[in-house]
Amino acid sequence: MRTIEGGLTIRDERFCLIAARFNSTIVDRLVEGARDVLCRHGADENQLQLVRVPGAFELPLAAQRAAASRQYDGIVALGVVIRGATSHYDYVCSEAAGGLQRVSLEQSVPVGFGLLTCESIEQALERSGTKSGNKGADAALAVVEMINLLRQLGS
Ligand code: INI
Repeated sequence: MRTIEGGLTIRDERFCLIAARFNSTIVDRLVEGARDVLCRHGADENQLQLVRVPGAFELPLAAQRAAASRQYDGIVALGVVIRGATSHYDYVCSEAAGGLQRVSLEQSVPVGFGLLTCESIEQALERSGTKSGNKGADAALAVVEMINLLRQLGS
């Protein structure tokens, strides 16, 4: 059986990192994880664009504009949503996740889902560079893999 899968090599691809300002102390750790892993896989800092949005709810619209501009080969969406006392959390999470997936499918551009959806700050810290790794880095690597996979699958 022949298997097609994307590698993790970066040549001259351009990346747009879109990061929420809400919970910025933790989001910044995701941004740094994404930046670090992209550069260690061959990206030049000049190939990386950072875009800031107010919160996770705004990630899809910025991703949509970035994708439609055709300036980027891949987009990494980064944010942190932490459950509060009301149902606000559920709306922000589901709209952000659904919106980002829709952008990816409608624009045919890889969009990495680096959005932490956590019950507590502790959970978010664990997933942004401590004991559970860095989900920003994971999302960035998934984008690299998908760019290389789509190239093989053709248009
Ligand atoms: N945005 C986040 O990125 N994380 C959160 O935890 C969060 N909470 O909990 O409210 C949050 N809310 C803001 C939201 O994303 C929008 O920016 C805001 O509603 C304005 O549209």
